[in-house]
Amino acid sequence: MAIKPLVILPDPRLKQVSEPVGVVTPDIRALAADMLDTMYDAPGIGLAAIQIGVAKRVITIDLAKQDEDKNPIVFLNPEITWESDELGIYEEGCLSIPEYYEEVERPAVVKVRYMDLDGKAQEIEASGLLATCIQHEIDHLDGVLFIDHLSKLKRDRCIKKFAKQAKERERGA
Ligand code: GNR
Ligand code: NI
Repeated sequence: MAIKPLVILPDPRLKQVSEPVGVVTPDIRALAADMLDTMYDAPGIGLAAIQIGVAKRVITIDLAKQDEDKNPIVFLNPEITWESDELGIYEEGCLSIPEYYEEVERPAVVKVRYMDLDGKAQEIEASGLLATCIQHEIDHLDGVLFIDHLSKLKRDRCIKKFAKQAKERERGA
């Protein structure tokens, strides 16, 4: 188990489409453990494998507050099987776009089918913050970021700011 460095915008890996997981191997279990370590350390409520540079369809989520018991969920090959017409708005952030927050509108309720770490098929209905977080993470598996849901003006401004920061880090390094 280890905390891994986060992939930050505008790293092109964030645009990659991740590959489905076949069987649950020890490598996949180790990946999920590293993702949880990295997510708790950040701290964040969700993480997609590509955010630590691994293009596999694995996401981790834990919505428990800091004073509550941990409640980690690992989703392999998650797929939305139903979404509500009703929409919900949340202010979203992303560990790959540090300290940038904007409101995003998405389906308020979704049903998600996935495989758990025992290789067993599961289906859950999610609403509220969990629905938003699952959709945000599944987007990552398809190379989509929450800024892709904003106006082109806001998105372009955000990318420009992070490109400049990356350049400055490069210069400093
Ligand atoms: O930690 C996170 N918080 C968050 C808040 C609102 C909507 C989505 C998220 S996910 C984010 C962690 C992250 O970047 N996951 O990909
Ligand atoms: Ni994110």
